[in-house]
Amino acid sequence: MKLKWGLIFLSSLLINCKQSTNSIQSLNGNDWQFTQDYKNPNNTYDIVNWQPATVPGSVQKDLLNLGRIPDPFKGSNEDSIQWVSERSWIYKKEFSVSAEILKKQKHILRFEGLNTYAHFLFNNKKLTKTNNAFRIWEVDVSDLIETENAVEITFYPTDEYEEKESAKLNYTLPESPRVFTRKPQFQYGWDWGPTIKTMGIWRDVSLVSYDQVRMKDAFVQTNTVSEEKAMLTANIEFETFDYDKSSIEIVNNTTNETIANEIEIYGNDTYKFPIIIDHPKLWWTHNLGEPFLYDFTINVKKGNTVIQSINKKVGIRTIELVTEKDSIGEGFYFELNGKPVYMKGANYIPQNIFLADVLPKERKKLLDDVVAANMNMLRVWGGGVYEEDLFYDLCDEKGILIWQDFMFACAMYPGDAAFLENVKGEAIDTVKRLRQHPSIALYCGNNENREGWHRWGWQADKTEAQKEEIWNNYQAIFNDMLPKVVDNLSPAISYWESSPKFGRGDKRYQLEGDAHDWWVWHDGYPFEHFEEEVPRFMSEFGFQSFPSYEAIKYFTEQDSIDLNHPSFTTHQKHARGYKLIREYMEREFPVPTNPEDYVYVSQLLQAYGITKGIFAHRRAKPYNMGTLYWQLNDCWPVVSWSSIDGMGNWKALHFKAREAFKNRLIVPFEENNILKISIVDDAIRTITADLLVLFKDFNGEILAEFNEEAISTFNEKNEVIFEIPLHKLNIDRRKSYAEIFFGNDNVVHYFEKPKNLNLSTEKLTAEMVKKEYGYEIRLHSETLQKDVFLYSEAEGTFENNFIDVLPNRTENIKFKTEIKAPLIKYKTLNQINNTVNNAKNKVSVIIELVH
Ligand code: BMA
Repeated sequence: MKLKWGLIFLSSLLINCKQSTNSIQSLNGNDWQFTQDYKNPNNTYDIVNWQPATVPGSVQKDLLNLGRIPDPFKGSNEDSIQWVSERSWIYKKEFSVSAEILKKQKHILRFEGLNTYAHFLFNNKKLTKTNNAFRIWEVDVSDLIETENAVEITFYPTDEYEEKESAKLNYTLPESPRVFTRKPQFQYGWDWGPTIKTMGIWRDVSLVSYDQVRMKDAFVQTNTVSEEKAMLTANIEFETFDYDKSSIEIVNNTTNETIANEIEIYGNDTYKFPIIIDHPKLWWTHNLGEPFLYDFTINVKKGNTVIQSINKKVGIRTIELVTEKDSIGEGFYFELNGKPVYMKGANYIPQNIFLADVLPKERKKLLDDVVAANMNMLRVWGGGVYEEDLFYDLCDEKGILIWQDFMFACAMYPGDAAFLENVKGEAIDTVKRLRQHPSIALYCGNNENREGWHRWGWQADKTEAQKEEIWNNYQAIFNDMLPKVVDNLSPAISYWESSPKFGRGDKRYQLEGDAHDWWVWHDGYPFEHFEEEVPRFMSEFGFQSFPSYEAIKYFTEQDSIDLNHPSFTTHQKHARGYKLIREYMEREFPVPTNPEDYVYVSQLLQAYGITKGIFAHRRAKPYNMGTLYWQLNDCWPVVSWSSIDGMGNWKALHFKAREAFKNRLIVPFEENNILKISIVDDAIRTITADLLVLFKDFNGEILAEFNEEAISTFNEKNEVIFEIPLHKLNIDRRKSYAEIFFGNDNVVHYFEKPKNLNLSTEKLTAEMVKKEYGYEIRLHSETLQKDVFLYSEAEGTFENNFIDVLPNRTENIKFKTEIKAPLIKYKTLNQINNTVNNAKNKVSVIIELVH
């Protein structure tokens, strides 16, 4: 039934009679206390007295705040804090409740995240044990609550539990023992992250009190969408301890429409209410339209009093993973609102290993950086965490789609009944929490478990019976339980068993499903490999670089860049990492001996390789329908595959990915000495413009010019729209480039690897001018200046960076800062190419301030 209330609703508010409303009392804060578990005879005591603690947080962070452990992100301190997770710890808080709350009949202590093995006491009564950091724990304390209360939680080390569990098996599970504990797997150490097994209360704690009924969950589900109508259902889960009669009101604040119903509830009940929206506005990714959200309020009422209210942002969209067989194999693409959408983005890992430390503004900044780089999809990778609500809210608002892994990575997991039950609880909590978000595009069972089992030698030491048991356990979780949970709770969202579908040793890698290309990097293949074996959807490929000077200075605790500093051993977690960077650098770039320059070139190298991949993948559309590089961000300052470092700074890759991910991309490429050009457009539009191809030398002299009038895209098949055999042109590959213009877009193509370019020694003219936002940097040169890198110790951001200044062009770059007359320097690849044999000369020039 659809009712319009308007005035009647307003006037009814005025004659409100007094009813008790449901309450949520936050128990977060810095008035918690912690100590080492003095009751445990196995503990060695370092911290004996109660000390102040912050919730949400972690033991490690509280010890750091007390000055009892050093900053594990600096030097090699990581090693010296391992004792913390080997001990048990107690957290306590005393709190009072008001007379009004105490009067209520039901009181529930709610923990949104306890990491991991914990026992807790409420008013000195032992209540429950927890064993999963990803679950929400609720405990009924109605019989125990008083005016003054005490809650006490003891956290135990994971090792003891893991030892006990592994002793039950007559084989060792691959990557044991972390597989027995449901906590973020990367905290056991990863090839980009430290080993810090954080412990403690890592998400919100609250006391939920009510009298008759509470709304436990609300999910406004989209059933069907057409231009005329969207048919939705509000699924509302109520809890009452006996029987209740209330009224429910669903207000669509966007359309000013309200639905009201009387309901009778016995125990736990889920009610369904149909909602119709006429001429719905759809939710789109930011690169294709507006991520429109309807705003709903759901009220439970007693008489005229709203006793509980939930706000829901609802995006109306359909999203489906389409995996149809075709003449080549099996496609893999997402259809958003019935349209195939090309996915561009990266893999996301937790923003900080201290999970509760990420500030809302840091989350917002990272997701703004995602939109700024023209990405429309992130993969929340399975070795991290199911992220905070705010993360998904922001993705909804900003129009970013999420490929959501379940939290299983690079291992084989147990399959006993208790483990399965625990994982089921986790999956239910997670899907219920995330299902309202229009940003959720896919649930994926795990990261690389399937590939690992088939390709990484994990089966070698196992008997047939053991192999069978391990594989059956895998099937039970990833092909039975998880897809069933998704299907029950969020049936419109697709489920995918494992990423990738096939490992790179399997011929089907290129023909079916999603793929991870680690031939480049792990197997040392040249970057050109990205062009040779393009899969249907690339869900991982990556290359490392050094982080910003700021990050390096942070962990080395030095004012200058010293790559021999011992902390570089702990801040590179990939055994062959430095060797691989060097090998690839030798292939593609000049290799500077000066450390500052080496860091700079390492970033250019990463950007060069990864954008080569992006161009190759996008050019293969619609055969390939997505490219997500490894990895967006870091969880601490480190040398890694990220495009944004642990301090939030963009590396060269993030700037260059921004260009390579634009909706419309001009793609020049060479085949058999023929330069070919195609234009890819992800937006569905037809544009008619001239194509202009200029061949120039590094002084800007035009060597050849082609103008094809009025070429139009949308070019669904990415056909080549222009080609020219290069032998027909008299160009020196080391000294010239092609600049291609189409409409407002342009791109530059070089004919040689950066190390072979004959870049001029001529100086770049660089000046800065004061502006209201900070400074404008003006760059000008009569000859090509490649990869101009601006940097400063002054706090601020460069709007653009690592750019090529083409001959006789001026580039103006904004430096947003509040610092007066900051010292800004630049480096160019020209300087490096020309000084590499005399590399003691560090190349950097200070930019002069002019007025
Ligand atoms: C992929 C990821 C991560 C890893 C990365 C780099 O396999 O799934 O496990 O960090 O490669 O090695």
